[in-house]
Amino acid sequence: MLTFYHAPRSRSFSIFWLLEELGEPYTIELVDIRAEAGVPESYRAIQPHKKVPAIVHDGTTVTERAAISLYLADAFPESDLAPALGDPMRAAYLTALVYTDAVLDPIIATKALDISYKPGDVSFGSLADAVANLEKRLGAQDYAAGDRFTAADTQLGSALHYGINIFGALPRLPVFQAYLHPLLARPALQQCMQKDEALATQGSLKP
Ligand SMILES: N[C@@H](CCC(=O)N[C@@H](CS)C(=O)NCC(=O)O)C(=O)O
Repeated sequence: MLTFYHAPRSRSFSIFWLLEELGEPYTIELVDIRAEAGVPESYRAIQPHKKVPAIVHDGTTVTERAAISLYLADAFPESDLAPALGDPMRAAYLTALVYTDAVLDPIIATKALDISYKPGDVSFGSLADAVANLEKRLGAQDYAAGDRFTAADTQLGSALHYGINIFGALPRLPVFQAYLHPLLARPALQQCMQKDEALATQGSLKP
């Protein structure tokens, strides 16, 4: 049994998208991260910072999007969303997946919130370095980890989409647009966007 703790229009979208790509059955538990009274204290037992996403799979709790992505893609190998141990793509896959949360996410957040900092003082460095790195990597390959879609793309694709199209924190470079175009056309992502909007506006997936 797989339970997904989610809030619409939030960072847990990337895991929602991954779950739709996997096609495995799961149930959604909505967490109202915008509630005036705050997220109930009881949720801390699932996610220690009371943030979304989190998953509970057959009694095992996993938090943090990079870890959840790695866990789910490995737990369902038939989905072919994780290069296996020994696969030459594995290193690039791990790198892209962790880079998205550890480097790109705080860079987008600090830019969107207009927070200034010295790149040498923080672990994630500068916006210019991240843009240059991603421009180079995505100029040389179609997907985050190489020539095929993996769970690194649900993370990187979500971050780039949000960073460019929602927050305007990243430049609309042709190489980013070329990367996002086929991702945005994927049926699982389209489905997920529709479901997320239904959850945001109706609070449920019922028609
Ligand atoms: N490091 C976490 C961050 C998740 C995160 O920032 N979640 C936000 C949603 S955008 C949240 O739950 N915020 C609610 C709050 O902090 O009260 C991850 O990658 O899973």
